[in-house]
Amino acid sequence: MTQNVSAQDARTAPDSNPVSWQTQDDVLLITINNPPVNALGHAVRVGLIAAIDALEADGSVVGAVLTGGGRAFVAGADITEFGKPIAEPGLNEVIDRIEGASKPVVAAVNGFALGGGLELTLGCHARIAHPKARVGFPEVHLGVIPGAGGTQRMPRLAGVEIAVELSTTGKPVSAARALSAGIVEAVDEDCVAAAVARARELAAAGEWTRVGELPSPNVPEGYFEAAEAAIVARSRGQISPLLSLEAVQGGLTLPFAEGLKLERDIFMRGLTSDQSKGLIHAFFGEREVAKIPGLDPAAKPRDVARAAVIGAGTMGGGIAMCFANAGIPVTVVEQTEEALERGLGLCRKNYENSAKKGRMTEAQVEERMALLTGTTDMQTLAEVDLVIEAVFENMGVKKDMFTRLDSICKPGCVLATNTSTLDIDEIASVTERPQDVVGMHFFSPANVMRLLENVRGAETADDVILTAMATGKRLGKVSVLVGVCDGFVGNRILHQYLRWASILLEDGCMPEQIDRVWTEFGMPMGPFAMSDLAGLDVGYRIRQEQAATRSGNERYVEIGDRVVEMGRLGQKTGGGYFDYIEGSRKPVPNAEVTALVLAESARKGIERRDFSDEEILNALTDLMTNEGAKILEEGIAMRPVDIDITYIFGYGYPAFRGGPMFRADAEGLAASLERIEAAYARTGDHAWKPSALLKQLVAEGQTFEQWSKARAA
Ligand code: T1G
Repeated sequence: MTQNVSAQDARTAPDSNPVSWQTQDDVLLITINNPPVNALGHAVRVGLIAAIDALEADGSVVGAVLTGGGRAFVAGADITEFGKPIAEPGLNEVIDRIEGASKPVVAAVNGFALGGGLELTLGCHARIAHPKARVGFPEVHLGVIPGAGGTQRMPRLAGVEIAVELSTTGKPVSAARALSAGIVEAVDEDCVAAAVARARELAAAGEWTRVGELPSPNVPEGYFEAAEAAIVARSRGQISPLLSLEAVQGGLTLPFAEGLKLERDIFMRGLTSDQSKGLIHAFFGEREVAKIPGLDPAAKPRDVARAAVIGAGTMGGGIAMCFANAGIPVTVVEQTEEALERGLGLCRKNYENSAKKGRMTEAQVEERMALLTGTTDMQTLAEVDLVIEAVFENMGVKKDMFTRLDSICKPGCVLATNTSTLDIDEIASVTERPQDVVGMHFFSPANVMRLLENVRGAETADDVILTAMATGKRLGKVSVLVGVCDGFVGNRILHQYLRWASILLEDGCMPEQIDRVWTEFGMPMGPFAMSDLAGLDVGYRIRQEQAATRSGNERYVEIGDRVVEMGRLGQKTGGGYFDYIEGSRKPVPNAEVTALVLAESARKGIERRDFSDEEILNALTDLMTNEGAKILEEGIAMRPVDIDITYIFGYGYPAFRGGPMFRADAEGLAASLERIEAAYARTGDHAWKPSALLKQLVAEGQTFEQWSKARAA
């Protein structure tokens, strides 16, 4: 659909149009203005066609420059249009119009050009980027592939390797890398001016490159086989990276137009897959969890110009690095100079390792370390805006610390605890300012794991909640707000399926079978290998502490205790449930542990039986569903998506499954409830006591998603 526009109209676009154009002497400057990220929604596509019409119609202009308004060039197709009938013109038609234009069009890549945004630049006849621009094909993170020519044009322009790297990893690259890869031909602070000059140059030369007309590149022998093997090894069952590879490989031997058709077919296979639905849910979920309904609209986050971390152990050191990485000066407090030196030394070692891997420069290492100030003097905390306590996980120790912080810290300072299990309200009760106390539960290693579980106490003030959430965003974390209960959201659910995994050992399974089922499901590692990594002594000590209060009728498996008592503490001792060969993290079954499992069943008179993989998977995921439903019932999590995002970013739950609650909806709550009720009838175990909410939803034929939407309405 083209708009017939008069010469006058050609000069300026209609106001409502998110695409504007104006002439700069003899070049038309076309700007996409569709905040917040210039997504290529229908109005933008219509506007781009109109702009090219204007270019063609205006005899006084020799070429055009295409750029984006604000911080983005274009962040891609409009994901909110996915799954809906695409209104014409489609993106391919827009790009064909640009590529086929009778005058040169140069892309001035002023910010990120992602997905359809990068494809748009490939339709242009030259590309010039701002030094801060980043370009990439993140489509695989949505379960699809570049669907507007990216898998066909990129290989022709810059070669197969970069095309495969961008379209299968989804990771954007810097302007400098795009230049060295041949994606852009120049990097310039004033990329618009440089692009205007380039458009004039091409017009004067009277010829320019149409990427779609370039020949297919050669491919090194065995390249695709090696690429496929590498993708399979890292994508843990996600299919979209393989779909991208198939499109790039398939298009190389086809005429361009045929290649576009192939790409379209493969794109639709991705888009209609369950994995894509899970990934799109995770994309929007990551953004939704940042929105906290029900807070005082007048509340604002408090300023955090200076932070402090109490404790320079593994967690404290990692948390301090997060602040330094975000450019926020942070004071690290320890009891002794030795402990301080050890803690800060570990931070420096981590940074130097990153520098060795080329992830940062030596100068950046020094910059970060300069933001870390060590002290053993708590009085130095009198002026900080936020303190995060990361001391030993013991209520008495924490209460002592908060009593001291209450007397030292200035009014308005946010007092946060990194506890992973203890009652925030009890900790807050020793202060005169429980409204300033909040949980900020980081995951280990804190400088790597993206999840931050912020825990609101009974008296935590709204602006303190907002401060914790805003701080999480500044630290590059995905923050989820949860309520106070044992283990909050993540560990509470983890405890249930870890416990049942041990019960399955007694009933007939072996650690390697359960771990294989869990990794084939897409988890980074199985329950037993994960326990070995964390160290079995941690759980052993907690179980010993809980022994006195553990109820007699709760089924308790002692296999884990016996393994520890065999001196097998996990990876750190070369063996736990599994053996770990020197230098390898690969879990290998151990004959003594196998014998121990068989002996424990016999000792308890349990007749072992075979379990199918499906039975094991259902048991672990049904427990997540049931416990998740109880957490929603109790309001510990506000929405099912909060649980989904917690598991995807904190426990490596495969994003292509959308998260435990999203998957439960997709698999069908009725079948899950039936299995849960049967397990409860069979075992009487509290973990299987069906959630009232789950029963209600099944009775009403609702999903968690529908229930959550109805509540938010
Ligand atoms: N479509 C629709 N909405 C989008 C969007 C998009 N592509 N990208 C972002 N948003 C919304 C987002 O939901 C949020 O909304 C707001 O913009 C700010 O985003 C044919 C088919 C660009 C790096 O996968 O990675 O092109 O929550 O909070 O942290 O081949 O957004 O405020 O209501 O994330 O500064 C491929 C997705 C699409 C990029 C900016 N593109 N976006 O991050 O802001 S598929 C992508 C991002 C495609 C073609 C195919 C990030 C960002 P709200 P934000 P940010």
